[in-house]
Formats: sequence, C-alpha cells, structure tokens
Amino acid sequence: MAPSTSLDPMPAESTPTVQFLTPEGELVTSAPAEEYAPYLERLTDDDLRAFYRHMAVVRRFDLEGANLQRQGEMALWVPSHGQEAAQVGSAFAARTQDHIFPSYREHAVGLVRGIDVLSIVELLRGNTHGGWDPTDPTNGNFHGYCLVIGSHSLHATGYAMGMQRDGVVGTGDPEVDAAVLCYFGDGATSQGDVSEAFVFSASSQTPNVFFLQNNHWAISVPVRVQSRTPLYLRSRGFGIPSVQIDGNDVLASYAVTAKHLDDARSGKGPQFIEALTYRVGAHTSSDDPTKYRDEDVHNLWVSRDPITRFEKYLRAKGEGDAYFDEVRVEADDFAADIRRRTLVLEAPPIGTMFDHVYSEPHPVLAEQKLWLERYEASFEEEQA
Ligand SMILES: Cc1ncc(C[n+]2csc(CCOP(=O)(O)OP(=O)(O)O)c2C)c(N)n1
Ligand SMILES: [Mg+2]
Repeated sequence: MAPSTSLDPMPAESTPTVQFLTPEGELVTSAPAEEYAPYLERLTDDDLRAFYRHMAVVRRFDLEGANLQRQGEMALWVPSHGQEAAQVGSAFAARTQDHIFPSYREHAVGLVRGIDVLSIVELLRGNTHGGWDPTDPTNGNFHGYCLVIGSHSLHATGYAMGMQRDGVVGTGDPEVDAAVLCYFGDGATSQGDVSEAFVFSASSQTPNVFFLQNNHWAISVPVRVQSRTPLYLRSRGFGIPSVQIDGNDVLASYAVTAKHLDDARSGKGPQFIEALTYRVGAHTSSDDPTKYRDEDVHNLWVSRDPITRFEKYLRAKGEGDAYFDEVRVEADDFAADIRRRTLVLEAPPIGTMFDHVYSEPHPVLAEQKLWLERYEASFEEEQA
C-alpha cells in the first residue's frame, strides 16, 4: 500500500486502493485487486514490453515538447510527466471501436491510440484549433483535446447515449460492442458539468468509464481543497460504482480499466476510476510550481515513479540492458523526429480558423473570413 502524504485527500491506509506493482516493482495482489487479476493473465511479454516502450517514448516526447516551448516553438506546453502509467495502462485496455474523450494532458493515450503526436505540437503552437480529426479512422477514435475543464464529460456521456441508440452496446459480439473512456482531472470533479455527466450517465446506464487522474493539483490548488472525501467516492452518490487505483502502476491501470470497459460494453452501465498519481512537472509551461509545492511531498512521489517501477519489474522478469538501451534510442529518435518536423511547420492560411466553427458553411462566418483575407491582403498591397 502506498504511504499517505499530506496531499492525499484521506490517508491511503483507509481506502482500498487497487495495486499490483509496488514502487519497488514487486508484484503483489492485495484483496481489492483480486477481482482484476484475471485481466493480467491475458497479457503477453510483448504486451508488457509495449507498455514500457510507450511510457518511455511519451516521457521523452514530453521533455522535447517542453524544450521546444522554451525555445519559442510553441505558445504553451502541457506536461504529462508522472502520469504515464495511468494513461498507458488504461489506453491499452480500450478496444479499437471504443471512443476516447481526453482533456489536454493525455499525450500517452493519444500515442497508444495512434494519432501522430506532432498534432499536439501543432495545437499548442496555434497552427490548428483542433489538432487532429477524430473521425479519421487512423486517429483511433481519440477525440479532440478539451481545455474547458470537465465539459467533455458531457460530450462523452452524450456520445455513449448515441451508442446505445445505435445498438452497439450489449450485443454480445466483441467486435461490435463499444464503450466510451473519458479522462479528466481532480479539479474537474468540482465542475458542475462532471456532476451532470454522472446524473445522465447513471440514469441512462450509458457505456461510460470515467477515468480520473488525481494528480493532486488543479494548477496551484491542492486536491484536499477540492474535496472533503476521497474523490473515488464522489460518483457513488449518483449511483455510479467506483474504484481507486494506484495510478503509477501500469498493471493496475490496465486491469481495472479493462474490466470496467468490458462491463460497460456489455450493458452493465458506467464506472468511475480514480487513479492516484502525481503531476511531476508544472501545470503548464506558464506555471511555476516552486511557488506552492512542498519539496518533500514532491520527492516522495518521484520515488513512486511509474516507469522506474515497471523497469524494475521487467528486469526481475529477465529483461536485460539490450532491451532498455533499444527503447532509449527509439525514444531519442522519436523526439528528434518531432523536433525536425516542428521546425519546418508553417503557419496555415489565416482563413482556416473559420473552417471548422460549424459543420456546415455559415454566411456570417463566410463574410468574416472574406473580410479578414482582404484586410491581410491590404498590407501586401501597401508594401507593393
Ligand atoms: C471551465 C474552466 N474553468 C477554469 C479553467 C482554467 N483551468 C485550466 S486548467 C485548470 C485546473 C484543472 O485541474 P485538473 O482538473 O486537476 O486537471 P490537471 O490540469 O491537473 O490535469 C483550470 C482551473 C478552464 N480551463 N476551464
Ligand atoms: Mg489535477
């Protein structure tokens, strides 16, 4: 059991947290984890290596993103450092036909679902308003990032209600049945939108899995200010069962999400998962966490690092230096490729900002677009 910290909403000892991997990388099955253990048995060694590889690559991508922002290539960077296990495990639990509604820190989920993560750079550089097209089959049903805190929990619930009406829930066909996995943060649970999503999801018994990454901070507000109860208990008052997991344990994240997505697809209704994790970096590149964070608590969470923990586990299982060296080279190459492609990104034609406001052409926007294009062109005429 993870030791509690002054930032935990309640002492960890009093909550039944599902954990399979201790921070030392030892495999354990505590009582609350037992029902999820069968979901681990289906994992092959290749799956475990894929978990590690994705976590390592996305951490390197995150570092490159932060560096590129500091070098003036992006307006903003949103770090995912520390949250790799919560994201990679849960993302691997989703099936191809499931839909994912992220907030804005889910770089690892996007990577697992197959988006070109350069799109995240383009979004934070201001080159696009959306980043990627979720309806493009190559984008793994990974919907757009959402910066309006908690609002996408309603989109995710509405989408799941649509799936029920489309008849893709509870058919018993594993190729057809689908669910919606929705990610949000501890701060988002204070938003009315999340409560409303819980109401509608519970009353319609939608195929939703709500995945909360409790990274202990909403910018500079600690989680203990957001809630007087552990957050995983929140949904129960709405009639949505819930479970708290060690979010720095990729195996717990995988197994628990896999079980509840299975339940959701088969028509058993929604589930809420609270993954206890920690935002090791700043909220964004615009934030300075040294102004409000306790160094000792920070260091405690760093000692629970999800990637180091999983590396210890894999090494104990027999994985050697060659594999870890290979992943390190792959992660460096990946980051170098992102850098190379970022540096040649060009600003899009200015009119594109009007193109996706509505799904169909709109006369007022068409007029505004024309006006802006003429205005821009007037500078070129002046110079001529
Ligand atoms: C509706 C709304 N209110 C306020 C903000 C400003 N804001 C941006 S991020 C953030 C904190 C969110 O914290 P949390 O939900 O824990 O997610 P995290 O950033 O920790 O992943 C706030 C308040 C916003 N983007 N949207
Ligand atoms: Mg948070």
